[in-house]
Amino acid sequence: MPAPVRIVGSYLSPYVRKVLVCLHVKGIAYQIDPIVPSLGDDRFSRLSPLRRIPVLADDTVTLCDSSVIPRWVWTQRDSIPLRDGVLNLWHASVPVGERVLDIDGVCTVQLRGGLIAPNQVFFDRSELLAAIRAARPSR
Ligand SMILES: N[C@@H](CCC(=O)N[C@@H](CS)C(=O)NCC(=O)O)C(=O)O
Repeated sequence: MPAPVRIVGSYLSPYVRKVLVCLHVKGIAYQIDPIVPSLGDDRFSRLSPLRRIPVLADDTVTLCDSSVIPRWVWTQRDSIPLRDGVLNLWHASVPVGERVLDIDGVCTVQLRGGLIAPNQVFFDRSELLAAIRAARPSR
């Protein structure tokens, strides 16, 4: 059974609750990492640069914003251990408008004291940006 994803946030937040409902419907186990954004330290800023909750974090990715978290479906393809973390090769199905893009990428996850420190995601964003532009209603 896969490890539960970590949801940084609080049940008090409607944005967090929206994500929890989606995880529940999809049968994805989660663990709440409770935080009050105004009391979060630098680790919280690294996870969530705008210092907002929720944040979803697992071994493959860190995602901010409740409108993004439920829509990307990530699959881990391979995992290569590093000295202080792991290099993950992932695949994602990303809905954009009427299309669903298939994207492959990598991310590095570094661990310090059992916590995710930097988590960097790398992928070719050109197809994603083009699809977002094409799906955007013309103004
Ligand atoms: N667009 C964000 C909004 C999230 C948001 O505003 N969360 C509130 C909690 S309900 C927050 O983190 N507030 C912290 C602050 O404003 O300092 C999302 O959908 O996730």
